[in-house]
Amino acid sequence: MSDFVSVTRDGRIAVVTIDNPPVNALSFHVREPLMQALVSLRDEPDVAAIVIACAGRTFVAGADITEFGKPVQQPDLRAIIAVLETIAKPTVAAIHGTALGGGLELALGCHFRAADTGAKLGLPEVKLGLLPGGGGTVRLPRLVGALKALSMIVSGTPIGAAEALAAGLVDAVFEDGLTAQAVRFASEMVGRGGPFTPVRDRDGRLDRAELPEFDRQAAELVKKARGLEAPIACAQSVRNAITLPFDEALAAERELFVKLVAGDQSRAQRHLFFAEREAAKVGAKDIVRRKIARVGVIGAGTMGGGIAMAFANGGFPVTLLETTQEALERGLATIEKNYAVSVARGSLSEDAKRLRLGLFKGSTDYGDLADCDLIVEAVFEEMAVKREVFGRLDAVAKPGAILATNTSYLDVNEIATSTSRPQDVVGMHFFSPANVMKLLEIVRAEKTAPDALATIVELARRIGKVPVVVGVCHGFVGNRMLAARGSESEALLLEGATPQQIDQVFTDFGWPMGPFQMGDLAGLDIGWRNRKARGQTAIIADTLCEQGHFGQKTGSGFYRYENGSRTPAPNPEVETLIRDKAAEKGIAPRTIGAEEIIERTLYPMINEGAKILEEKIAARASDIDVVWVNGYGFPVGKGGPMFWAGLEGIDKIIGRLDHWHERTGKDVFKQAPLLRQMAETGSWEGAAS
Ligand code: T1G
Repeated sequence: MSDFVSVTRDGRIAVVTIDNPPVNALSFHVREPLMQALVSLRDEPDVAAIVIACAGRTFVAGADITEFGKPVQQPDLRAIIAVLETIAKPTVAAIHGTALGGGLELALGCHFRAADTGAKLGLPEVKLGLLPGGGGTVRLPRLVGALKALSMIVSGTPIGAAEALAAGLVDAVFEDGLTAQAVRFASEMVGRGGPFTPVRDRDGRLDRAELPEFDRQAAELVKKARGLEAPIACAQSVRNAITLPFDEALAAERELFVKLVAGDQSRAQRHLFFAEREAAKVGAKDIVRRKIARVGVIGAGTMGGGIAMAFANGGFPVTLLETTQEALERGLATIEKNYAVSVARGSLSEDAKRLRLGLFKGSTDYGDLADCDLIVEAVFEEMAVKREVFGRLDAVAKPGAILATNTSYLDVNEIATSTSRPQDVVGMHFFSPANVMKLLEIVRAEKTAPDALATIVELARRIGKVPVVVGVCHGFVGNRMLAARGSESEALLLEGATPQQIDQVFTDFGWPMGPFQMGDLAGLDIGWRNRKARGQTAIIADTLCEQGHFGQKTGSGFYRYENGSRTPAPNPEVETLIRDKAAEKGIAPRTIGAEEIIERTLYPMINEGAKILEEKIAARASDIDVVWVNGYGFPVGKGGPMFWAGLEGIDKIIGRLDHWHERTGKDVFKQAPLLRQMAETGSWEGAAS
């Protein structure tokens, strides 16, 4: 056949094996020989049944995403499935690893699906700003019902083999020897005799009476879409499966797919798919990573506790160190409470909770860190404290142990000088809550050894984090750009905008919340302490903090939070404070539009991103996008700040930065030379090279 598709025979059963590493994507060079194989086996009289299986670590993980946006080469997936459904003899998909997107759609083209116990099945296209384009929205509801299909397709979250069996998505689950079992299953079907009904003709699970409940659930799901088109298209297409004849629904799915695949949102989300994988490529492939078996965490406060949970969730035994027994018990109690909340929500089983808690060992003795391969410090954000801790760590940690600091601002090079082994020191900047937030900024200090860095990057993926390596500067990538984004927020308030207005511009843009609501959630005192440490001021926020208004945790900040609620209400005192401070500065309030708010907040942020690339604090513009989408809620449909800059138009951004620089004289608007180069070369990579 071809290098990518081979056919073997087991008696009268033909086994078609796809072999296209690393994830058996349905690239053109797979589709063509696959089509040929299916056509010839369909017409081969002594072939009684066909099994489709895959070599390597997974079944087909989807269409080849790298082919999107290019002219489609025939046969496409729909043509292959159309042929599959003309095959009268039983066809069985043998699923191991993942059957995702076009991979599951291919399997839905078969009469039967057999999976091994570890298999995961799903249609995650929505995460790429798409909907299933190979009939998944029309065939899946025919097997699992419209409501199950709706939640699977709008969430994009795969389900396990056991759940797939219970839902009617797969017909058999096997512990091991999958292909042989699938061949046996196919023989049994041959024995039982046809006719074998293609999924397209199975309408039994489609029930119009479900429509009211379907619409209610769909409305709930798309409410969270925040401007993303794909979730809405997914819900509409599954609904069509109930209300339209098969071929009409299939055609409607195609129309939606063609529209989305050409759109900016899907381009942005596909950019992020590859950007996350690029960001994790650090150091030579063959670099020997250090062995990490046990992890130590110093500090059981909010950050330390969350970091310890992140490692325990990844299956690592954790030694949690605190200065006093009382502080240790408080920290462990919070961890137990957090797990109990997950059990109560049904996102964690009681067994899993017990297993994870069993991985913790509490201590107040630095000596107990001597058997740790990695030690992460999460103590008070002050240089003297950090240096004292690393000095003690240097004395107890075993040779080759990696010493990591969770600082979010401080100079990791300086921290490293408090040890005799700066080559083993690295920054691991987790985001709060550390057991939930995906992003991990990994700070490469001047002397950090390449194997230590590569070890931490790989470890990050093992505990479900999205790693991005950054250099040492104040605030690294995320917080440094956050400062640039916030630098004009106060000026905008004094000149006439309100916190609500600015936050509305951000939520309209697609952010979960705006800077003032975010400040109130995180606690205004964090920024206040940092500004004081740097001799900087923010007249409104500082005044609020001096008055003890730190945001949600004090019931008042830029907004009011009545009776402990998390719902922000306008705070008239803040409006008065802003007016008074403006008057003191002789600033007359004026009407400020959304466009100006975007120009004075997001454009400086992109400008700062360009400076970060110039200084090689980030290796790629796409790394900056991964930081912002996974750590600061930048809308995925816009691809991250540097990708969005391309959509917004670099010339426009340069023009408006110049305008505001002339008008305010502020450095934050002084354009970075790389912006101009980006405008000339059309890409950040081109500009940086
Ligand atoms: N197409 C092209 N390349 C892919 C790919 C794909 N579908 N999936 C993975 N890769 C590359 C990836 O870039 C990386 O490359 C390498 O494979 C290993 O991936 C018509 C429209 C399967 C769970 O969304 O979720 O079908 O960096 O590092 O952590 O309806 O890959 O090594 O050069 O992620 O073990 C739908 C996407 C497509 C699934 C494995 N399918 N893939 O995770 O490895 S749209 C998806 C994944 C579609 C149809 C539609 C994961 C994985 P490199 P990796 P992993």
